[in-house]
Formats: sequence, structure tokens, C-alpha cells
Amino acid sequence: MAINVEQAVENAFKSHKIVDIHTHLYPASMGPMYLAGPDELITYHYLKAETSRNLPLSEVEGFNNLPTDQQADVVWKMLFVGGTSPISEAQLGVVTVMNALGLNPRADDLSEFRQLHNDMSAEDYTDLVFEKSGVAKVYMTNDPLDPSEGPFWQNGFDLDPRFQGVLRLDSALMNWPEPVDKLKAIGYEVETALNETTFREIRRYLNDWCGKLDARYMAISLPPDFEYPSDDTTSTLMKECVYPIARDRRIPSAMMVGVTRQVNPILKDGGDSLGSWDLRNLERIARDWPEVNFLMTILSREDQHELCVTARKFPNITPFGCWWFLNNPSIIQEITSERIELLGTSCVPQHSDARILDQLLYKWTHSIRTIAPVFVSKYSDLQNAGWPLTEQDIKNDIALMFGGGNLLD
Ligand code: FIX
Ligand code: ZN
Repeated sequence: MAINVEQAVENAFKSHKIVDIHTHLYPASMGPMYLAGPDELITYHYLKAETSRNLPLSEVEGFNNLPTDQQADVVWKMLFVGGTSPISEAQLGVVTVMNALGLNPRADDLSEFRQLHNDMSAEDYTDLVFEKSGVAKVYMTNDPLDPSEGPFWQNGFDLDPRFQGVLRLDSALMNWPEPVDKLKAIGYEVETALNETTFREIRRYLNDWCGKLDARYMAISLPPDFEYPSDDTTSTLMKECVYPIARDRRIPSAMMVGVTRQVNPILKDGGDSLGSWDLRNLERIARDWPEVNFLMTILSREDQHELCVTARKFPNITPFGCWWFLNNPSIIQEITSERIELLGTSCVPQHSDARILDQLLYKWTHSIRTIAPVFVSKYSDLQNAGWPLTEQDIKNDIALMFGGGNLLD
């Protein structure tokens, strides 16, 4: 008996609570790390970059140095009130969020949004956003060396179980020996030299903090010229420390490759860009470390098909998400199609990369609006090929790919 595939896919997404495996979200109990509400949402660095394109060049630096609330007023005026229609993905996202909260997206200012947010406790706002977004859990981006975040983990705090830990390694490993003082300040006797003492102390740092965070995986973002093997310091530390600990602890090593940091520092957190990565490096990493599950997200659109093929060659590579500049409907559709065609269900189609809690209200509705039709097409092909498809089949697959669970195998 043929099923209504479109309805079945819609039901599967409606009945599944998403596990969002890469975000920069933190619970309200982490104080300044918790970002939510209109002023943070409107000053998301995507929107600041788009506003900067609409300002006179002479005003861009000043705008990017304004206090958040003043910046939000400028963004609102430039991109939503006085400008053309807000049809970029980041602009559309704000409209989706305001609609979900019952707010008027064509308001002249942010007063209504600010009032709604100020009238609610952070805990109630968090409950509202999780309820409306269909998200069950979010994986954080945790850096014990961050001066704002570290004290929370050192002193202890009440962690909302909807927020799960991920050990982020950029500040501990990159641009060596810059991390030496920060690591020594919290008790790891690393040395400037990349010697066995340093390797041993960094492995201790990884073990200690994967434990403290109950880390779902270890993550690092890497530039497009990251090479392996190489005597580059980051590559050496990945080989001597991260991959062995990932193997021994049986947790994934996530690599997010292709980011070129601060190509335009005037834009601050909006100043990063991208470049293509030579995936021969990934072949060598996956071959050398067959027991490590490599969660891979790569920033260049041009590398996506090759990532799928490389994942076919090495079962320990799991592509995840449509990262950053790829998180746009036209590219999400293309990437998801080629992943399903080449990898079936052995991938994690999406993550939100949300930085502000409110973004959960648009990043997933926008993604599922684009991803669901891909699954409708594939399941329709399956049913038309003669497979007696059931609704439960589709529910099981969606739960696997959007549930975080297969990462822990
Ligand atoms: O390295 C990362 O985790 C990136 O996602 C961020 O650095 C970036 O600013 C971002 O949030 C992109 O969406
Ligand atoms: Zn991120």
C-alpha cells in the first residue's frame, strides 16, 4: 500500500525533536555567555556585514564599534525599515523569528520586541524558544581557556541538560606557542617546544576537559591550507594529541576546515572568510587514524562533492551540516541531495551554528523547509522503485540523522 510520502516526511520532522550538534549557545546560568533577545539577534555578525555594505565606507568602522543596542538600531533602520525588502537569508531569519513570537516585523523600531524579551525571565524565554523551535538539545562550543567561560567550569554552575558539552580546541592548539601561558595558568605544564612534555600535558588537558564537559566530541576550526602530515604546529598537535585521545576516548574529532580568519578586521566577528581545502589531507588523516570518527564540515561549496566521495572511501568520515556561508537554501538543497545520493543516511545533514538563542526559531524552520523536499524526492523514488515504504521507516531515518545519536557509535 503506497504511502503519501510528502505527508510522511512532514510527520517525521514534526514528531522528531532535533539534536543540534553545533551551536555557540549557552544556558542562562552561564551569565554573559547566554545571548538572546532582539539586540543580540539583530547584531548577528551576518547582519552587521550586510549593514556595512549599505553604509558609507567612512561609517563602517564606527558602526562596528558601537554598543550593541545602538548597533541594533542602525541595523534595524538600514536593513528592515529604510532599505529594500529583507530577502537575504539572515534578514529573512529575523522576520521568521518575529513572526514566531507574534511580533510585527515591519515595526519602525525594536521597542515591541525589546518589551516582549524584557518581560520574560531568561529561563522562560529559553523554554519558549526550545518549545517553538522543535529542538530537544543543542551542543555548545566550549573553551575552558576563554576568560569569560573558564570560571564557570572551574567554579561549577547549574547546567541545563538541554545544553551538551563540546571541547573546542582552537585557543589551546592554534598559533603555538600563543596558548602556552593560558594552559599553564590552569595547571598544564606545557613548554614552548613541541616536545614529549608538551604533548603529554596537552593530552592531559584533553582528557581532563572532555571529562569535565562530558564532551560529545572535540572540535577545531582549521584554515584552507591546513596540511597533514606536516611540521606545522597545529598539525603536529592534532597528530600527537587530538587524534590519539579521540581514538582512546572513542569520541569524534570534529574538524571544521576552510575558514580564513579576519580577512577584514574592521568587520570584527563578521570579518572571516573562506577558502578551498585539499582533501588529500583528509584522505591521509582518515587512513592513518581508522579507529577515529572524523566529523567533517568544510566551508567551501566547491569541496562538498569531493567530501562525499572521500567519505565513501573512508567509513570513519561523517560529513555534518551546511556550515556558515553554505547555510543558505540554494546550497543546502544541493549539498543534502549529493550527500543522500552518495552516502544514504550516513551523514548529519544539518546543524544551526546558532549564536543567539532566538535563532533556533528560524535556522531549523528554514533548513527543514529546504531539506524536506529532498527527502520527499528520495523516498518517492524508493517507493516507485518497488520498496514497500512505511511512515515508520522515514521516522527512524530522520531520528538517526537529526538526533545526534549515531555520532556516539
Ligand atoms: O568556527 C566556528 O564555529 C564558526 O561557526 C564561527 O566562527 C562563525 O563565526 C559562525 O558562527 C558562523 O556561522
Ligand atoms: Zn560555529
